[in-house]
Amino acid sequence: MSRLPPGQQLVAAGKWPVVGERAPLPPPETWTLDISGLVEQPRSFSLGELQSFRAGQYKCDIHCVTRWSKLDVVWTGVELRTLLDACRPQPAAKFVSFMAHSPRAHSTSLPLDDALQLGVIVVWAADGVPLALEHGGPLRIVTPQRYFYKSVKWVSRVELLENDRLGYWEANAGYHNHADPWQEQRYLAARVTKQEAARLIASRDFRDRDLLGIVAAGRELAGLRAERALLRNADFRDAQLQGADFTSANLSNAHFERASLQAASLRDADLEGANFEGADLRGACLVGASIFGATFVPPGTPLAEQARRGARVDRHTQFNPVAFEQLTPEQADYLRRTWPQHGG
Ligand SMILES: Nc1nc2c(c(=O)[nH]1)N[C@H]1C(S)=C(S)[C@@H](COP(=O)(O)O)O[C@H]1N2
Ligand SMILES: [Mo]
Repeated sequence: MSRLPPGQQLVAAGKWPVVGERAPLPPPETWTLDISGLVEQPRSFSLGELQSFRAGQYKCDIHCVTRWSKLDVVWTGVELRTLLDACRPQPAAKFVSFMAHSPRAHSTSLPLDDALQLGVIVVWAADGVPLALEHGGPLRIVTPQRYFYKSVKWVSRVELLENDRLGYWEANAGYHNHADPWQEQRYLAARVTKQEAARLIASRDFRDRDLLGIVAAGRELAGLRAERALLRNADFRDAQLQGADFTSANLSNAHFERASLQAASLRDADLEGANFEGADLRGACLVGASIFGATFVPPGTPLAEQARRGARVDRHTQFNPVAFEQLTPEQADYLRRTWPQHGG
């Protein structure tokens, strides 16, 4: 069986993208992990206590919802189960909420049974090195076999609950609450009804709207105004989008396969995990866009077929070439080879 869930691509060896928040709130003098809620014995563990508890090494893979994966990371930490045993969960406890000491009080949650069965770990090192601050140091959660948004950075509190409490992305961005990468559970269903979508498509004005998962495949949308729109997981396959303005839009995991995006603006857009296979990007602007995990040519396409199946770019297409660093090696090579501006 493939190690890579559907729709995922490997990051370059040694690379580990930073996703979401980049730093915690100012760390307190001594970091503690508090376990509370439906437990007989609430506890507060210091880092030292955690590290002396029953530290182990756990190998597991990272699968980010924005389509990059990193395999075989060796985490050093302690199993959540071990900590919970010390707190004695009450029978009414059915969910576990993980809370971060971070600017937006980030959180995520899992059914308690899943957390135990998946082997959730509380970790302080990866591949033998203490976790960098941007990756959740000094302490983060790692939830194996789920998209990485189920792994909170800078975890400071674990609370057992009777009813689920949706996490930050799950509540605010339509991320799927089950998050199984093998079933591609990235997002919930579209935020807009079919009728509403049809009306908006006719108006060609998506500005500032939350249209997660909107289906606009094959539509005639030249000149679309979509500045700052929330279009995660939107379906624009084969759409006519010449001159469309997606400045600062969130298009993470959006589908643009074979779309006409000539002279479109994707400036400062979030294009993480977006798919541009076979799209026409001549004259389009992607300056300032975040392109982690984006696809421009179908992964694994033989070189001889890439020109036919990949995105079309020309010397009027605008990229920050440094952003190619955010791509998998195969995708970066494709753009370096086909973009006439590169190096010149
Ligand atoms: N506190 C906090 N934890 C977080 C996030 C965040 O924004 N804040 N983002 C989540 C998402 S979507 C991912 S993919 C991973 C990214 O972890 P990394 O930056 O170490 O790769 O952290 C998860 N945990
Ligand atoms: Mo993510």
